[in-house]
Amino acid sequence: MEKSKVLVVGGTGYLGRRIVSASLSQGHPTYVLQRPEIGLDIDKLQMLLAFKKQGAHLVEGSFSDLESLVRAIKLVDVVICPISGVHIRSHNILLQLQLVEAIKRAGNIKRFLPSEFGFDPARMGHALEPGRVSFDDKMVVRKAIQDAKIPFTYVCGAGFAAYFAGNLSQMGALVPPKEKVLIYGDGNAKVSIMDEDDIAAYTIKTIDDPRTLNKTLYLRPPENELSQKQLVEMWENLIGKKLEHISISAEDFLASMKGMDYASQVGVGHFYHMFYEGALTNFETGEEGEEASKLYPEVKYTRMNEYLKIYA
Ligand code: GFR
Repeated sequence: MEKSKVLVVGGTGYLGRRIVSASLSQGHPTYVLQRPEIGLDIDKLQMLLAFKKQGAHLVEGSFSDLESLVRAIKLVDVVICPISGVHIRSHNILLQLQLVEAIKRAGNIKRFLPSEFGFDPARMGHALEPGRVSFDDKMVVRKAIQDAKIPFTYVCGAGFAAYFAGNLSQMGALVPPKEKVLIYGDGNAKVSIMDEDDIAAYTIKTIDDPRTLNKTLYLRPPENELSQKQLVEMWENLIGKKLEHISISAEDFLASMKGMDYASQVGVGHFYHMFYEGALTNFETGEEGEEASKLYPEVKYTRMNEYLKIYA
């Protein structure tokens, strides 16, 4: 069967650029939305031109002109929209709802992958304020997709390795601590963590797979289901040095939210659900979702002890 044509909306973003690369490397005719609003953002423009050199087609379109989106969508079979919600939350939901409307009008799309790529929002009804907005917004977009009868796949279930592995899950850091490491509770809650390049690879693997049509694809490869303790041990073995472990109770961790700015409170909530509650791993996939490494065993996903080496 010929490879479906893919449009990536958000193709110059943190995950989007990886999805564009994966789409090209897996042989899909790849289109990337080029928004005039990027203006003088030279990094984004340069990235778009680099994609063009690699064979991607740039398609102009703007969220302020719905018909331009409809025209772009009519060129392809599959639309993928990895635009971050955490940074531009309110903006994000409006953009995605407009994209749903444009896909509905175009009428030709075989699969839409909205901006998920984290917790499964359908399982986060209990989530703490204010971080719960990330999940409530995603559920609004899911309802719009399902009401419009747009075929979909939701890709979710893992934390990004750059945000949770390289820093040994320390908030406010992107590199590992040198002396002391904060351990959430007993550090034994299991978390699913995945290299972002693998998230992109699995995302493109699934777009033509009937097994994930109108389903959730969970990113929970068994060897990357780790506790923070296991992650820290990997690091200590790698550098041949033990760090001082300082445990913080759930109560103290949540109490630390007081006085924090909004974005930090959102982050604390997400960390709480990941590292105290184990919300990424405390349920069985299978009933309405499939697990990526089982469906696509040919993807050699990066293990975290390999991933950590570059930080040493
Ligand atoms: C695992 O799924 C998710 C993870 C999700 O569905 C939504 C958001 C997240 C991440 C965010 C990514 O932007 O949880 C927290 C946040 C990343 C973050 C990392 C926020 C504050 C920090 O101090 C931080 O330190 C590494």
